[in-house]
Amino acid sequence: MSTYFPQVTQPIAYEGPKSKSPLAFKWYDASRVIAGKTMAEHFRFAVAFWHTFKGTGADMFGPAAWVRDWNCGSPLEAAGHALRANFEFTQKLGAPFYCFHDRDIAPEGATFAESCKNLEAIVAQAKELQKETGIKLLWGTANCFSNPRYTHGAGTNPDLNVFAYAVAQVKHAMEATYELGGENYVFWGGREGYETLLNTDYPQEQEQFARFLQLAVEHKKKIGFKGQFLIEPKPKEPTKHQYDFDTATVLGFLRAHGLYEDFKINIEANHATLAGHTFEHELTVASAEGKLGSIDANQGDYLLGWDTDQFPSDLYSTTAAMLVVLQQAGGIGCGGFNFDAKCRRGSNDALDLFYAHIGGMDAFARGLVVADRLIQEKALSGFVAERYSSWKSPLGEKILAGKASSDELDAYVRTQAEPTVKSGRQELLEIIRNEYLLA
Ligand code: XUL
Ligand code: CO
Repeated sequence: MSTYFPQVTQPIAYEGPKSKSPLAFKWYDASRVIAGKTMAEHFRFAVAFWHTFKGTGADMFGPAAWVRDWNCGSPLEAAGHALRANFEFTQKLGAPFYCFHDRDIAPEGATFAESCKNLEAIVAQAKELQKETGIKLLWGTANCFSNPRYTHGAGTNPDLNVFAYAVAQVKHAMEATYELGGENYVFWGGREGYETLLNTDYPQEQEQFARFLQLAVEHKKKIGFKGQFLIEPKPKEPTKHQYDFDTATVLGFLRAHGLYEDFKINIEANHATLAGHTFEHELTVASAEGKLGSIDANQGDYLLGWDTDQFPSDLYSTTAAMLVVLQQAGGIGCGGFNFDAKCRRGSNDALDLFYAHIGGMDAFARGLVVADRLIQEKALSGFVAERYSSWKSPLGEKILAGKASSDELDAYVRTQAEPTVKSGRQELLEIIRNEYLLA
């Protein structure tokens, strides 16, 4: 069998923090048990097909810059090569899952029917390769944003014909995901937003968008697909005003349109920061409602205002994220950690794909180890519990149960001295967090 990564002759193994090998894990030990689950179970890491096998290093200032052994032959042949490269890479890396858009695994044809045929042909090959390698599909999705037909949106397009096209495309991408045993299906609203209100009917677009998602839910039920539906919020790029701005906005939208029970949230770190939030803020907002479904593991650059999709390396951020995931009942559940991340244009060697993924997996594994110790030793949670302890009083419980009135609180306040303001101890807590990170 031909190999696309001859430089990597062995599966990447765990060697521990003292190892100096760049092709070994220092922290990610798939079988190590933390808080009752193996690391493999906590993370369910996935490789993003589009960045890893279709990424070319192109940016706004320059075209494709990377030479990839799998990028050769006719469009369908190239798709077969990329697919086989995906399974070789993911297996050598030791990640159990991959994720794709319909149009990155199979080329778009001259007609919609031809595109569907291409997708079916590639899905058949992927099914065989999944069986051979044991690699599974974490989620599938439809690319309803790259083709110029989607310039003005997909579900929110002013033209009914484009709306219909997008619905049909999602239907096939969902069926492909189902056929491959995908555990989730993602909706990222690529161009679902607007540039200017001068040409936009906002209420009409909101109604269309809801209908677009309802049609997908109806089709899911019709075919018996049991995977989890996920919405991935993002505030900008490509449109100025993206409708799925952040988690709170999406949850409000789902509630308003009878879709709340059918979706969870897929949170991407760099999308959170583009929305002016931290990664952990977005995770917390979703998790507070039991809606944290999956994670697109990457990071942005605080000096740049765009979606740089870098591999995660910031241990503060991965630790903060793992604090949320560990404290969510069932952890990430049927979701996972998908590396929606790409190497920098200058990292042009296929070997850099291994370093990037190994670094990302280690960064999260280390975050998990630190977060677990912080939780076990109640290093932060003890302070938080104490900070809210007044709410555990009979009056606190009465207020939260909706059984106290404003008159009652008025009378109560008159019996009390002026409240004393206690320190929030932020600096001390930051020191404690740092001590755990370095230990
Ligand atoms: C775009 C993005 C997408 C989604 C899937 O910023 O994150 O790749 O994850 O469509
Ligand atoms: Co993403």
